[in-house]
Amino acid sequence: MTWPTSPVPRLPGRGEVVRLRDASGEVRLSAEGPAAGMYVCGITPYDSTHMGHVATYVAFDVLRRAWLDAGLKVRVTSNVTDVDDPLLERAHATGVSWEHLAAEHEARFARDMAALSVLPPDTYLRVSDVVPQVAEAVAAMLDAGAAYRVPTAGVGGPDVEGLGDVYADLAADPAFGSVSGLDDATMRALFAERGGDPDRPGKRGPLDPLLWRRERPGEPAWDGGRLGRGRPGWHVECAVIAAQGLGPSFDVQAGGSDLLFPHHEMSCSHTRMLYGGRVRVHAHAGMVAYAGHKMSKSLGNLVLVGDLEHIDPAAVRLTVLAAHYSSDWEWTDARLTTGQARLARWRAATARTSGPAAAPLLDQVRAALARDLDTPAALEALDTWVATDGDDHDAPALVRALTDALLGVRL
Ligand code: 5CA
Ligand code: ZN
Repeated sequence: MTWPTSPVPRLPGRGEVVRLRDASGEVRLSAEGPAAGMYVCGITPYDSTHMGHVATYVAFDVLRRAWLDAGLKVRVTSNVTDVDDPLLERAHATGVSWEHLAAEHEARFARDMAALSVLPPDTYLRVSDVVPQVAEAVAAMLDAGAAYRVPTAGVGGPDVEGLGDVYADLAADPAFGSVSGLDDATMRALFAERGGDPDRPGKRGPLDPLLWRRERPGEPAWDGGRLGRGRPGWHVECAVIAAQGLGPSFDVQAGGSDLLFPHHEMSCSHTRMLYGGRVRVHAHAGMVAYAGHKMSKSLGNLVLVGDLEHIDPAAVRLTVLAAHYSSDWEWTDARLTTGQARLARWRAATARTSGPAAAPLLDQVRAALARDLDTPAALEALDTWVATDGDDHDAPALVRALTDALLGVRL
């Protein structure tokens, strides 16, 4: 289910632990060691991998590489959201089974990530593989008074006495809202826009998120024990998978900025209510646009990994790493051309028999990454090294090892 990888070269000395920008705006140490754990929200597999996904997964792959270089024992967990509304809608609209659609795109994503040298997660779970665990977690939230049932009669669900859809009671979590720090009106607007149902009759609070959806005609459903047959809600699924791979508390929750609210706010609340767990840093990658809008499966303005098959994936990585991960930016052909030219220059320079001493460069690249993953500065430092002559015969090999280990760019 994951993908193959090549070993990451070890570099002389040791990197610093990255300081990373939290959603609050504060820059924090990303881990305290000796271990470091990160949950990276995975794809909803109903369409092909595009450059927005690539930018987000490459950004957190660089964090992982910097952690390894700092000597931390790294654990990364990801999910595959193979049970969710957009995927089921796409399957229905195109007349294929949801299982088939999900399996096809999960496999393609794995191929794309392998080609792009993104290191595979240590724990990688599909929602469809953890439904009993999610149902148990939801039942525990009901028992703890952190969730409640909403009748499904009249909204297409079966009318069974005592059962219903289950929602989290956000009023039971005094820390709700602390991840994003957004005001109520903004939360409400984003919730409605990003898969929430503020107007569902019977909910206690408009922002209360779905934890368990009772089976509906034509939708997949699993045995939910005390919850009756149904399927998990989106946010609780990530909370349960993160805890399975990393335990109740972990260092970094990672994803694109479109996940800050409601997804990360909600899954963080569930983590707190279920396990008393906490996350050190909520890190978000900026949105990659194309043709003036956020690149998205729903708009269809996509540049796909598959469209760039004839291009060296190392050039794609360099194109993405030329922008700071937290900024929004637009994918253009000119950026890709710049990335390709940079790769060619770096390859030519490291094919020389000697160059300037590389130890100072390694220090510069490590320092740049430690400053909230400043990859543009790291690339500039390398540009300077490749443009300079020198007589250190060990330097080209060290530079090849450092671009491989820290940037995932094989020269
Ligand atoms: N399955 C959920 C997360 S649990 C999901 O959001 N899937 S996704 O396929 O829609 O997105 C996968 C990752 O790519 C998420 O971290 C998302 O924030 C990120 N992403 C999606 N579009 C873009 C974009 N245009 N630019 C940058 N990152 C993006
Ligand atoms: Zn997620």
